[in-house]
Amino acid sequence: MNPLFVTRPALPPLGEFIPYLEQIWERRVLTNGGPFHAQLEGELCEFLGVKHLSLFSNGTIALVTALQALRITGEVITTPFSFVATAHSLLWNGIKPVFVDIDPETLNIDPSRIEAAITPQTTAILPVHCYGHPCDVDAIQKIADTYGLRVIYDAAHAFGVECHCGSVLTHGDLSVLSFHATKVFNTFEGGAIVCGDAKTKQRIDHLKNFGFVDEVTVVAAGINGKMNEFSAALGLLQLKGIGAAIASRRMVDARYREGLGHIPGIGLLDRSSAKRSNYAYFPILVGPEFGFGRDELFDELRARSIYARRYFYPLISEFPMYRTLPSSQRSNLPVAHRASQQVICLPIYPDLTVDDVDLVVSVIARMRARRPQVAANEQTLTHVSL
Ligand code: T4K
Repeated sequence: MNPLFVTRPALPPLGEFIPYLEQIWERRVLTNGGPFHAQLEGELCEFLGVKHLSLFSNGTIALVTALQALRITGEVITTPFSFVATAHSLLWNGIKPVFVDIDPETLNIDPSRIEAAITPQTTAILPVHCYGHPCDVDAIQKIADTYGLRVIYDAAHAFGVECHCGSVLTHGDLSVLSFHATKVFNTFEGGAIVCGDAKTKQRIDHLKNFGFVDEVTVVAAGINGKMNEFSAALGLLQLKGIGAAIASRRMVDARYREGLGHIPGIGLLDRSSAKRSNYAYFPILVGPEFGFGRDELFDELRARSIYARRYFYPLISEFPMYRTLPSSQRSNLPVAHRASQQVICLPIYPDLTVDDVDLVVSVIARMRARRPQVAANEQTLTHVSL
């Protein structure tokens, strides 16, 4: 049986890429803001419904640069339930992360817990649209406005996602995208910062090119974060297929929901906060009613060559460089700890077949049917302890 991975990058037919490569070979412009780079920035702005966008070599460098662009210092409030790059971008800027617990429904930062974490050193909030599910952008903005904080969204998962008022990427001061191979829209490696005004884009563009303004003027200690022409060309081609790719993901998502929705102990995340989803991930939460633990299900799937992933376990706050922070204490993050113990992201990608989805569902359903029978009083205790 072929192994199933959590994702498999979508790629255009190779033949369609050759003419782009021919142009690169002919022009010999390989990077540093070439024509494909400019074209992709324009086309992405139009597709995503945003005003300005700066392409990057990856999402992590884009996050690091976004914080630099707004001169963020001191403490930044963020979520522990994310990929480690979210908090690493703070450490790379000498900023102290302050972790706040997540909402049990969305698994995004819980706005009702942000205010209590604000100190005189707080300068910004760095929320994540986890799995592409929009954060409560209005509540977060209200807090930011009240306390004079900046908001940078880690929107690595949120390509093409819309909330109640259009693109989710237009919220906050900046939004950061990832175009990594594992993302809904990939350029092999890549990323972008979305912003609302030309002046900020100019500063970001200087910062991603060592701080150069012209041949002899360097205005900041910038970094090399530029996207090359090869990735930009691929992005132009990927954009042509993105509608079909998201539609295929939607069908996979629907099939999983149909198959898993009624299995006791398998929790599915509600997508209703998105007006338009991108179906980037398919997380399930394995609760006590399932009868086996999350890791037992994870191992069972692996034994059948289904390589699901436990995004996001461990929590960022448990890694050595974060675990001594006061905000990393388990008692501060009970919902995030529970989610990270229960979550499994199942395979989802455009060419995952109906048979593959049904296979994953049947492994889960059959395992549930084999659950050990526990005495009623023990079962009640398990419920209470979680
Ligand atoms: N913020 C958030 C919230 C993020 O999730 C991420 C990245 C970032 C920021 C940073 O953005 P980038 O700097 O990466 O642009 C993966 C990705 O490497 C990472 O981009 C992503 N988040 C994270 C959630 O997942 P791993 O270590 O789980 O990837 P890996 O290599 O184990 O790949 C997972 C599966 O995908 C493999 O089992 C097989 C398949 N795969 C992977 C690659 C790379 C392929 O089929 N082909 C491939 O080329 O981190």
